[in-house]
Amino acid sequence: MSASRHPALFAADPELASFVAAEEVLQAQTLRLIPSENYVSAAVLEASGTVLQNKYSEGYPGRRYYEGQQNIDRVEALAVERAKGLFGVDHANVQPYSGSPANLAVYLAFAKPGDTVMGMALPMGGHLTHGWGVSATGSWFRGVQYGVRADTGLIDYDAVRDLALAERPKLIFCGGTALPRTIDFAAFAEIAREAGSILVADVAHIAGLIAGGAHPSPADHVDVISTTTHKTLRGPRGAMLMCREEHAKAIDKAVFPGLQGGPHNQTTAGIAVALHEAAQPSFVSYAHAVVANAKALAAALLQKGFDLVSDGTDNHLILIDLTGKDVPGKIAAKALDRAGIVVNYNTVPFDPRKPFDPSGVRIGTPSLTSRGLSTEHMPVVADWISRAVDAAAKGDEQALAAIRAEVTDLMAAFPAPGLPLA
Ligand code: DSN
Repeated sequence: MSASRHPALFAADPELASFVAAEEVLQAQTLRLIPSENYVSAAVLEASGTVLQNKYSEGYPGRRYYEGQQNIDRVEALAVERAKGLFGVDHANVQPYSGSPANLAVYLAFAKPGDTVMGMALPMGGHLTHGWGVSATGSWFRGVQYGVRADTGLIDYDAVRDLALAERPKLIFCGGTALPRTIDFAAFAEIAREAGSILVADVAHIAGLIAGGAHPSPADHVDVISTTTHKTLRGPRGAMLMCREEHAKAIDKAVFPGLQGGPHNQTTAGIAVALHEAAQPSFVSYAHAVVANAKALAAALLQKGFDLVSDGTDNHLILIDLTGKDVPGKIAAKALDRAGIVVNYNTVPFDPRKPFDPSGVRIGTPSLTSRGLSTEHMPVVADWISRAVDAAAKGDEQALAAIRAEVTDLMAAFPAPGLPLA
């Protein structure tokens, strides 16, 4: 298959090409439940692998340090306009290489080393770059962290407010990587206003849901929106920063020349295509289907006796707490992988175990929804997960192999976008 899809690559470097071909088969045959992953369309894939790769373009459209930007300027301007239209913002910068550099640019724009910054603690569902200690953002800045309530698994907005007023951080981040519930951007905005802080919504996980109207938008509430482009938004691996006009200069200056060199123009083109796709009515249906599938999967898992952080989900993501199952997250994740179900092990709030060997498994529905699976399939998925976790506890490899055969069989009926093979 892949030899005909990538003839030049197979001719020039068959070894590398064979790895790509194997990955295509893996992505087609497995049930991919990592909530930060997805399948880009064939159009996004093509746009991301073009001769735009060959061009250096430091600067911004109309203000570059290299000549020959006639086409590159149009590509970037189109991506910017589409981002502004889709998210309802004054300004968009589509150049950040990915989410971590995007967030670092926000620090550069608004804070000085040593300043206090506030974000959700990583083990509670936040992100490394929200001031967590092992990240540069937690060692160059003074990170203070909020979490969720032990009894509900939900953000305690009163506690967030108390911390913000006590610390008066330069930046407050809301959003994260393991948050199954709706983020109340208006509540965060009120807190940031009282504390005199710049509010940053890191919507990397839910950008596609926001674009499709399946999660409230932060656009009217926050100073800066940071997002990757490759999760629910279904674009290539990249990022965007969006803001009101008053912050546009600071953001642009921080991305280039503050932090980065030449933008990855081939990625910018892929982002432009993804934004165009996300503006279509079919994407509204997709975003709502992602949430409907996640809710159905959460309900089916609860019926199977799983504990879920916050008892369910409002979005694309489910955090399974395996504490009561006697199978830690890592062992469960590896067993699920052998069963053809790809997840990641994850800390759960107040996890007694270490981050590299935690109690939870994080799953989500963006990828399976892109393949056309619907709520009727979610009890089957929950059953596979339940059987695989039981098999992991018993070391029953035969049971895992049987599940894998069932998974491969079902996935063959739902071709993945961008991958022609079944
Ligand atoms: N690595 C991303 C995730 O999986 O959520 C966050 O950066």
